[in-house]
Amino acid sequence: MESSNPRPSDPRPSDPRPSDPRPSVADLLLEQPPGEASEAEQSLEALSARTRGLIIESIHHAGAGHIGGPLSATDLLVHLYFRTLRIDPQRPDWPDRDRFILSKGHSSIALYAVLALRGYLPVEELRTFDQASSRLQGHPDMSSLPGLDMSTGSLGQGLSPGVGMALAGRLRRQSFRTWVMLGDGEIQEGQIWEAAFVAARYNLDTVTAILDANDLPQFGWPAAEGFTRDRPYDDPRAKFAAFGWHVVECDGHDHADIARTFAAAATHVGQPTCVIAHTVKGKGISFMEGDFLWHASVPTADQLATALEELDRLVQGPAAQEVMA
Ligand SMILES: Cc1ncc(C[n+]2csc(CCOP(=O)(O)OP(=O)(O)O)c2C)c(N)n1
Ligand SMILES: [Mg+2]
Repeated sequence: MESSNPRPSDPRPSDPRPSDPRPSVADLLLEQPPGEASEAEQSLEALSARTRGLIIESIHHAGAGHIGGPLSATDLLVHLYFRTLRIDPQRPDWPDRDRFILSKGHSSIALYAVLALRGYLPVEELRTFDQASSRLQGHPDMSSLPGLDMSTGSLGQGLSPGVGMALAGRLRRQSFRTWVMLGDGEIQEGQIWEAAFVAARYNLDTVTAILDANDLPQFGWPAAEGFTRDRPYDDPRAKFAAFGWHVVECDGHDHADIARTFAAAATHVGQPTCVIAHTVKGKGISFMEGDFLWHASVPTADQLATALEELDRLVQGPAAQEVMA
């Protein structure tokens, strides 16, 4: 498996070990040599299943929250935080860390779950999700949780600060990369394309946009009468290319394919890259997949039990068992 983490010439912080509640598995994944990754890949799949379990448990416990979008983004986020980003959970404000912005901020619970498994916060804290006093709000609040690089939630606004961070990094001669995750409904917002234009205009090859292309916004696509499953806009590949971006596509649930495209994005010179990740809304839970009603519904206790059983069946093997324990 290819990996862009770490880049050999980059300085690393002195003490990179997080106090993760499951440190042995995290360390195993981080130390696995690229290219010999069958067990690590299996572990990535297990981490994805574990993340999905934490997402649906948290939404059930909170009695509110988005669920379909977090589940479609899970494998991409797991891959970023366990394979790709140059980060140190012990030093979330490390100036040379890679930046990540969840522009589709309504999927915050997926990011919180991955940050917890990666050692940024206790896994138990996920039970506070969406409570008024919690650091884990329904949309990411960078003023309350260390490790968040941007507050988001109003769709369309995450790529612009990502471009600004990348420009600042260039001015300061820093080597970090900036990754921004967008929703496919979200890119109907005009500000996305203003930012896309600027990123290409300045040849910002340190910027990667990851499009969570689950082919569904909240209710389907707006139409003259109600909603439809037919997309109202052009192929996003052609559109990003027309704005001057390098575009690659992957199966957003296949860790080997994600590795390939993230590495292509990280090494492409002279243009920003858009990774169009083809995903399934509600991925991993049979009765949620592809159903817009699960955009933001809360599973009952019975539905939660069924979903957790399905996730348990997805993973096998000793490394996977350790993650799921
Ligand atoms: C500016 C703005 N308008 C509306 C919303 C409400 N909203 C939250 S999620 C969503 C649908 C987003 O669809 P998509 O980008 O495809 O996200 P995903 O499928 O990944 O959940 C909408 C309309 C919002 N958060 N911000
Ligand atoms: Mg969508």
